[in-house]
Amino acid sequence: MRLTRRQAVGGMAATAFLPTLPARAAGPQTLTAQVSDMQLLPDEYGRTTIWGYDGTMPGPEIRVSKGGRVQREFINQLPQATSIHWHGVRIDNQMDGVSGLTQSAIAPNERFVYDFKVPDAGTYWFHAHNRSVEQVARGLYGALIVEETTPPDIDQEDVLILDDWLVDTATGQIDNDFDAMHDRSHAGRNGNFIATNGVGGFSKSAKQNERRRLRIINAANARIFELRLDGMEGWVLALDGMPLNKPEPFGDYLLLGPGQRADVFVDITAETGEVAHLVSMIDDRAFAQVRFNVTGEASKTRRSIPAPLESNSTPNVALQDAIQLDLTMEGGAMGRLRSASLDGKRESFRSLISKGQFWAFNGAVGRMENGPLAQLERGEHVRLKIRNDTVFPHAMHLHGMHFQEVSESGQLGPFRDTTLVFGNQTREIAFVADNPGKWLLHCHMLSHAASGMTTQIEVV
Ligand SMILES: [Cu+2]
Repeated sequence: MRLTRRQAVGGMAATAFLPTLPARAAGPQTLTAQVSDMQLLPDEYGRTTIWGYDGTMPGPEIRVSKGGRVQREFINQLPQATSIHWHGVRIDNQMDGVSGLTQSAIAPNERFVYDFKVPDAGTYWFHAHNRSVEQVARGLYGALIVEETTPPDIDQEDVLILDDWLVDTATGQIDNDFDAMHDRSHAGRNGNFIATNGVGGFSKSAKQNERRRLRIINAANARIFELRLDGMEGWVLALDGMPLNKPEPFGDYLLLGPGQRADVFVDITAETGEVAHLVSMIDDRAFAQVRFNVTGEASKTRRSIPAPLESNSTPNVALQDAIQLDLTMEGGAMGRLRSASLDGKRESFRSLISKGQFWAFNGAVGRMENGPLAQLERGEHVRLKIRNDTVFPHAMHLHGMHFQEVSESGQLGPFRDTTLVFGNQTREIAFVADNPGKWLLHCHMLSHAASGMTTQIEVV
């Protein structure tokens, strides 16, 4: 059935069908990055200038069905060149949006058509990938939701994009010292205003005994969110968009590093008149990240434990056939890095600092032009041992392919695209290099990525 424009705008039924319709017959829908402003902080601070997609923050939600196509004519109206990365999608390399690696940065007033298929259902997000440390901090991100073919049994769905904004409390504007040495050399740029979907103290109404699917996305530059549940019982059904084989009880807490996502199903157990919370622990204090105001009862009884989400067709690794790669992370404040190579030249740590560089992967300050960490044959099975020889945690993100964490006893964990490696910890990941192209592997603490923590893996 093809809808006329009038039907699409006018009818309720048509509105319900819209998400699965192709955007427009005439050409792709547009997505424009532009300077805008919003009421981010409490009213007395006035409006805050942000950079957003289509002038909003978060950007417009993009929602497609598994196997569907995302097509957007992207227009850059920012004062800076930019690009868009579709985080977590097993995508065609030319569409991955890494400026300087998979495409040239899109200059101000220029356009670029992003057009790709999404093979896997799950919770993803898109964000700027040129000078990310500034552009993501200014608000250039949005949710990309890929729906399962068989929808799960839920009452409500909440897309929750967590961020901590670094704002100057005197002006109410985003702190514009994006290259601060302290952020680069320590834990990254941590904010002073915690928000969900750009709202401080985000709240929704809910009903007792209803089941909600929380699609949680950590869009912060550097903050690791420690999440807890209050007034609800939950299960983790997917991490980084990828379903777990079996729903895991939420437990005491869930850590979500920058770039990571979790699909958490919750049953509201709080009673009418009470408030259930998604809690984040900030400096050991409980903070109401999201409030669910319970206004009634959805039913007298709760559902049984949720069934797993339908699986994606991510390839499993055969560890015994895998080649072994090693990546040692060094540098930062209080680290042991004495020298590293920068653009092929050995430099002292002091000299690196003078150039704003603080971190190295395998002895090289990670610049994309260093060449790949590894060149892999398509279909090759790989184990990558990541040794964190720094005192800070790092959120390592691999583009284009999903990996599994390997436990010390050699067990394969859930599929992920970003893994947290804590200070002085070693973590092994494994994946099948089945997606050809040049794939960035970097720390998603964006100040770290800007000061040495990037490399690439090439699949040929
Ligand atoms: Cu890092």
